[in-house]
Amino acid sequence: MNNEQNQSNTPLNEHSKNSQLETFRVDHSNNNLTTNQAVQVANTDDSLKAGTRGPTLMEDFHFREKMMHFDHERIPERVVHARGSGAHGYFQAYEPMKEYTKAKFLQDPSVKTPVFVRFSTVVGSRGSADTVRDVRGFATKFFTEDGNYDLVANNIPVFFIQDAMKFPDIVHSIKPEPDNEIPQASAAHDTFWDFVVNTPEITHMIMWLLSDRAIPRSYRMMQGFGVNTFRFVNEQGKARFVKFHWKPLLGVHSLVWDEAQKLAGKDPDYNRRDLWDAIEQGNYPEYELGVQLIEEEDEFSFDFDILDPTKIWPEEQVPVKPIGKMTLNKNPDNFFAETEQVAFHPGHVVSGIDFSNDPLLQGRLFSYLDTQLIRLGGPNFHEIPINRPVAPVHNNQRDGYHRMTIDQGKVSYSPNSLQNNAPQPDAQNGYIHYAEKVEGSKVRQRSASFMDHYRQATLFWNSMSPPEKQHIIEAFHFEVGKVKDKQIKQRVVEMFNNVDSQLAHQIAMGVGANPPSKPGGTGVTAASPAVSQANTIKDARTRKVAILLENGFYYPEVTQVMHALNGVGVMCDIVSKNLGMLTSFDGQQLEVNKNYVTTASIMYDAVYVPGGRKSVDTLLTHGDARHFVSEAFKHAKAIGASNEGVDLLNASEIQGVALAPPESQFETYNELGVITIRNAGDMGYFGQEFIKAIAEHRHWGRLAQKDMVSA
Ligand code: HDE
Repeated sequence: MNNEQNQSNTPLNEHSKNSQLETFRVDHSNNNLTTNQAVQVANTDDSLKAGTRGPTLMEDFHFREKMMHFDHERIPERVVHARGSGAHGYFQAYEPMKEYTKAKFLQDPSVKTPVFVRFSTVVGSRGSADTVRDVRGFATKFFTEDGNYDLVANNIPVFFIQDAMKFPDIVHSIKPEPDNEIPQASAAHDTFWDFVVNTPEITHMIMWLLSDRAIPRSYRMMQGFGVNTFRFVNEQGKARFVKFHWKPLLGVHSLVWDEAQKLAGKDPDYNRRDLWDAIEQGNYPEYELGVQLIEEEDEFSFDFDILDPTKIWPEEQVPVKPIGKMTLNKNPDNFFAETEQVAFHPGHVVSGIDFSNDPLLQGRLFSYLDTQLIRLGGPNFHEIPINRPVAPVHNNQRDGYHRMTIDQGKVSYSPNSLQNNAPQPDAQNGYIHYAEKVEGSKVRQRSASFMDHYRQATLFWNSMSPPEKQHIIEAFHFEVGKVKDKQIKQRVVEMFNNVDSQLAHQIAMGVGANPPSKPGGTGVTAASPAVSQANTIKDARTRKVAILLENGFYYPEVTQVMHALNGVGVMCDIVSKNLGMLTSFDGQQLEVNKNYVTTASIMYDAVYVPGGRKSVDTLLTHGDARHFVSEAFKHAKAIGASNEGVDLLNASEIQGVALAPPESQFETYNELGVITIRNAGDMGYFGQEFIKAIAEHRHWGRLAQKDMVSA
């Protein structure tokens, strides 16, 4: 318990939170076993019995305590966002933001503010798969010198509903159906689509949910959006509307649906593992924080309501100003203590950050505090180590379940004279709510300015590249294809006809519904290039390549390419039929990292098949090796092959791509992300081209060819 720690005079720094947590950490590795009362234990395998075959005795305090604690290990999972992964790190502002906000952690570029981030899926339970189609949560707790600030964001910038009142309804509809609790972590069922067709405001969100955004390649490669409109307030009391954005430095990238579904079986921890491994390897995820700002006087200057959480502020209209960078550089020590017990709340704000009247945000301000009471068992959850501010806490709140602070003295009220009225409010430095003028009649009504539900959905559709559009159509076919009620399917077609007629026709075709009954569309022809992933950063760093190898490979060739890949931060695994050592053509050895049963092409961003007659001849006899290459091709991944390695590509289902023929000399063939070379001594140019192809993430030019692959 460390108010003392909190009060230390060390200025806030990157390590402030870690030092606080250090006082709670316990290392059990070199100690004898004790009970919770610190009594040493002599035997923990056998209960105390009356005779070796007799009943267990009540006085076995060790048994009772051990079993009692185990019986109560579980706490309720979060009602939404149950499955998550956390990481520690720090945030650094780029420049003083004084003009816009007095928030202290946004002023001094030399200060590293500690943060804890939790990424999550929304719908599935705690043990569900990572790669399901879903929104991802991206919640950040900043431990600032002015107290905790939580930016509780999602990876999609809009929301399903406009008013918090409907949150229990949307969540009930998307969760597994209540009679049989099917399906897990999926929107592809009748109750959800029933809710959709009866809720026009959901249209824009569905476009995002069915896009590639909902199956991120990595938590390190997705954006975060505050969604709701907040306010920045500066020292002079001037306020501006603000929306928050996280932008990953590695760009925004996604899986493909077939891959995501297979991963849910082969590695349900895919995103969690990726984050953990990256941090362990020193590949620290980095995100730039940006803000969109709108002057108070421009509140009504847009053709959408800036308080409507089903709308974006198109970046082309309101640019995102980068204001700082977050780096995640430490994995938690204990999942439960940190990732499970962390409690976020959009109402945890610091001076300089305030709310707007966004009706979704207003409701969130109740829900997050309330939910912690049941989840964490009482009002003292702020004392759990991960939730403790590093700034000092002083108030007259007392007692409650699991109170840990030992509050000294007699005074727990205000005003008081026994303690000179301490702890005292400070009118100068205390949080002052922005004095927005409000007046109105009490009504249960939605503003007329919230009633345009389709125009931004069309804007999003217009902004998609052809492969992104194709993925959305296929997602409709999957999600609505699983709906049993025919009337709901037809209503989906009519509903999305309001967005775009072509889209509605395509949906109808795939789900066995009739084409829309009337002409469709909103007439919006504009696009917002910023929302398309086609325009994102391309970077090979931290990507994973599988190298398919058997005995008899060319050692210099493999090592030269590996060296080039490692040189730009690409990670390599040698994949073979069996684990153990492989011997090259000239007697050199390399260790196999994974075999076909412990991995698959879906775990990699790219595949490379090096030469070596014997190695490739063996690969050609392995269906798993041919499938590996075919599947990577189907998923539009970069594929490289050198010398005899090209023969494996020829034997796989790679379609319609010119590969280096046996007689070609040194020339690197590069078609649709398939890079091949024959009779090569120097692998330099090949390596460069392969790295470029990996950085590209996926090669959508293959759209037609890849669909021919049966993988
Ligand atoms: Fe949440 N949300 N939410 N949400 N939300 C929760 O709080 C809620 C919304 C978001 O990693 C819950 O502690 C309501 C938008 C994230 O611990 C709960 C409404 C956005 C997380 C809750 C929304 C979010 C939550 C469940 C509509 C993006 C996980 C557990 C009015 C800006 C935080 C908990 C973590 C979690 C309520 C809408 C993001 C029940 C009522 C919009 C990232 O309080």
